Amino acid sequence: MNSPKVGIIMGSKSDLPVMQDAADVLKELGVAYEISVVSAHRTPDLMFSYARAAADRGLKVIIAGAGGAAHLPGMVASLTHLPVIGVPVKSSNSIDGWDSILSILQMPNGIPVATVALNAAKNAGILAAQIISTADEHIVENLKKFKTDLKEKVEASAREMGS
Ligand code: RP5
Repeated sequence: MNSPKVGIIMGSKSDLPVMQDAADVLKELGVAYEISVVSAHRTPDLMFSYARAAADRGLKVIIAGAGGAAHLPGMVASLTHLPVIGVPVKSSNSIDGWDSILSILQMPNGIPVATVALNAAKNAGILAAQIISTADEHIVENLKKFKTDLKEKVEASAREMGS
């Protein structure tokens, strides 16, 4: 079993239906990952130790999803040199998800979080695989096939429409 290269974390188990998309696409692309709940507000000590230990454990990228006052991606980014991809999750009591988006996107200079669209955990997974692929030819091939499949699906739809 390959050791995980991508750590997927989320603020609550209630984020899992969204964050599972990142895990699914990483599996499809052949990237080993781990997935767990780490809350910035409810388990701050765990967040600190997870972020501090991530690189030494062999992780190369962290995907962090959270909703509402979504401090998890930014705080994790402040604690590690690894790239952090943030997924704003539209939580049930949110103001259409703008709270999640802005609290992940609007990072101060020096502490970037690569923020994807609302609930776009699949894109976070693809981006993580692309980062990993810069040092892994096997993942490059999987990504090329993934893109070819996307193109062929669009071409098939166009044929169905008679164009
Ligand atoms: C955030 O609060 C979580 O990331 C989640 O999106 C939101 C709601 O959490 P629960 O109350 O469902 O645990 O911290």
